[in-house]
Amino acid sequence: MQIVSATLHRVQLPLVHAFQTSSHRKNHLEHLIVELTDASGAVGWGEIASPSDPYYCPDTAGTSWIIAQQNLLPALLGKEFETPADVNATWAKVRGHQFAKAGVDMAAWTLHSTLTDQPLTQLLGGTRSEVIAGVSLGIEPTLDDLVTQVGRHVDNGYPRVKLKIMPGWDVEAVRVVRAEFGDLDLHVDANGAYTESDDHLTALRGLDPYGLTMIEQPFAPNNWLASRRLAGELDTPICLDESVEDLDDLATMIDLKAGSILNIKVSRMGGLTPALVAHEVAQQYEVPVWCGGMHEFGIGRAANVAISSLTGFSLPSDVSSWDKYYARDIVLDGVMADRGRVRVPTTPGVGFTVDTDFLAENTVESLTLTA
Ligand code: OSB
Ligand code: MG
Repeated sequence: MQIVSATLHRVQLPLVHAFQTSSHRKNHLEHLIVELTDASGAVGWGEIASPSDPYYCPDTAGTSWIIAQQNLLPALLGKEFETPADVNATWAKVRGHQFAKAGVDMAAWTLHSTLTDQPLTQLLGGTRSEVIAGVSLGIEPTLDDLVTQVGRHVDNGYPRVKLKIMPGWDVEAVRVVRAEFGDLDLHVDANGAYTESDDHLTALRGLDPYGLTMIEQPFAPNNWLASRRLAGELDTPICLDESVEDLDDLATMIDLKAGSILNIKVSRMGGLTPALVAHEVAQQYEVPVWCGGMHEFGIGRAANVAISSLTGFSLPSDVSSWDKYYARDIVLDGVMADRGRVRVPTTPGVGFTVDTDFLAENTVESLTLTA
């Protein structure tokens, strides 16, 4: 591929149902869409799914914009690349900014897929034709609202439900959902909201009897030691999300036994290229993985489905139907789960047609760089 131009589109879409985690509440999302154009005229699309505020991770849509504009895209223009891994190599010296890297990396992969006429799943080494989807449910105003939400998604056939928790919304929420939905595959995600204070530890221990598939990210991202202590004490497996931004973090997780399940989030790890290596390492150490989401629009969601088609993704991924989040997606006929199963696209490129009109209508700012 020879990249002759790169465009960043800052796109806003309203959420159909407000989403609250331990750190923030969202009614709309703003992601950056990356469009890379090859000398042949072929286009690659990627999505930078950074949150608007630095509560999940340090990256935001604003910081990602600056890094993509100043440090990532200029290095690609006018150059010839054999593979997406070669594109990745251009930012070897850029520390952090995983979300910005991920969006550009994804655009390189979808461009490579189009140019070589091979589906993304095949290029990545995926073996499944469909993947199992789970849903991630936010903190609701009341427990009744939570039960209603769980019920809706269970009725839709999702085989796994993850509940966001925070201090004060944890054991009771899990108790109520367990009582209502029996042996549903249930897990919780704290987004790092707990410390080792007595009351927080009491709550985390209080979750142990409920047969959860995992407790995701109980402590702050760098609090490896607290995670190791809890993992050593509870029967419920600990899964890490925010803690693992790169392969060194994954090595730390495995060596310290700070977690026994890995959430591979393409955005958080800096793209499909490092996510593939993380998947390989996890397989080598027999660490089960699944693909987490960032409420991606259709382009990022397609990448999540493609990587979830690899064999090591043995647990349900956060790849629920686009209409759980948005009234309309930026791709046509985007990712849809049918009884909790999502078909893996076999069309080269994103695997879905980008709705460029709708994209333009919802773009609040754009920038094109040329060779
Ligand atoms: O921790 O997985 C998370 C959304 C925003 C920030 C962090 C997280 C999430 C999700 C969304 O859980 C999962 C999805 O995209 O369906
Ligand atoms: Mg998480």
